[in-house]
Amino acid sequence: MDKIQIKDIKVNEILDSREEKTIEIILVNKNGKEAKSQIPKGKSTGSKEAVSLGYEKAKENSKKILKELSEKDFGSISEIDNFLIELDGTENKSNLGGDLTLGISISFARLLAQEKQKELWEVLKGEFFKNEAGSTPPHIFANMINGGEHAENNLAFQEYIVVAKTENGVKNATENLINFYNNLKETLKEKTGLSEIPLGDEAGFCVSLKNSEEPFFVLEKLIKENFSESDFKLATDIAGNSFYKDGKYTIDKKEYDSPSLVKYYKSLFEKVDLLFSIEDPFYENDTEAFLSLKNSLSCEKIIVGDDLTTTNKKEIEKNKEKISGVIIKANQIGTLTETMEAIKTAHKNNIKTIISHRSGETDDCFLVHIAKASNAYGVKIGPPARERLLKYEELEKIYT
Ligand code: 2PG
Ligand code: MG
Repeated sequence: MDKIQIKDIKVNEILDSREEKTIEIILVNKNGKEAKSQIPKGKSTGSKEAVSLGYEKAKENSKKILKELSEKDFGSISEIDNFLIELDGTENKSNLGGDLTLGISISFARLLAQEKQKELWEVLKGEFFKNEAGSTPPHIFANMINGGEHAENNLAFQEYIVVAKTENGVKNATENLINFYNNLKETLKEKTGLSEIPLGDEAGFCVSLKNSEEPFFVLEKLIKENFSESDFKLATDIAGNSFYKDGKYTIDKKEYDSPSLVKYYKSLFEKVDLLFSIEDPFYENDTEAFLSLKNSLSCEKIIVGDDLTTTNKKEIEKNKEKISGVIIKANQIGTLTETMEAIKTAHKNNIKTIISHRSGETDDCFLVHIAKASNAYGVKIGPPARERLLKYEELEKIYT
């Protein structure tokens, strides 16, 4: 196969779904062919995430590296990524910016896909997951009620998630979720007396309820009464960093230390029997609490790392005893190659992977291709509404 030579890097400033600035990267090869990527942005971030430097810096840095980049040619994604990693030379991409490096990485993968007349997922699978069999559609994690830093309400926990099983196909799961979303809207209108229910950052509903546990009961009741338990389960992203301070967690105006929070979650799992997965239940450095929760729950329950692990293979390896699932967000690490290494590290350790969007999303659906290429356990893409719908459409497209 011919190698690809980069002739130009174009950087554009665009707005994400929160109307905040982010970047778009267009790579041009020596034949004038172009490929584009858009970079999402998180709000509840882990401290070890790759740094986003924004448009001005991305533009400046792209000019600085263009000469060196265009003097080489690259035959694979890892070749260009390793080149970028070396040029950057930091642990968290603070020299070049993880937004720029990821943009180049994804756009390059798309150039390669064009060249080979393949889909992005096929190119990713071909390079990183050649020997992994199977391509079952992932479970869909749809955040139905938004709290924490993603919503202006009284809910401490960030995400109250309905998980759709996809055994009967992506289309069927999506239809079920749309149905659920519309039903939930009516339920919440009745419950709150509001005529319109505002939306949070991820297009889930943003309401204040009795306390931070109440949304679980609302979701569970709706599933049990109007839907089938064989279609849906429940999950949550607690985003424990966001209500932790000086050794204490504050939920509904009550303070908890780590052992008492472990008990709180244990009883939550007992009360909400459809709840099976809990992400970032604690502050990212409270790692003993992760272990203690994992040991106190049955092994069907999934403890998921996100801010804990930041799509970093070293962090996943370090915390492998404490989790049974892991969130994968390419912009936490800054290149596709490192993202795939994180996934491989998880799979090697029997940790389920959930490929995730960010709260500030763009139209780019690369995450869905990562999921298919790596045969991921789940995708976390919000509810099928507003800007999040694009990911559903892409999912349906590549799984049929
Ligand atoms: C998370 C994400 C996505 P953010 O915490 O898992 O749901 O939120 O993008 O704000 O980090
Ligand atoms: Mg999270």
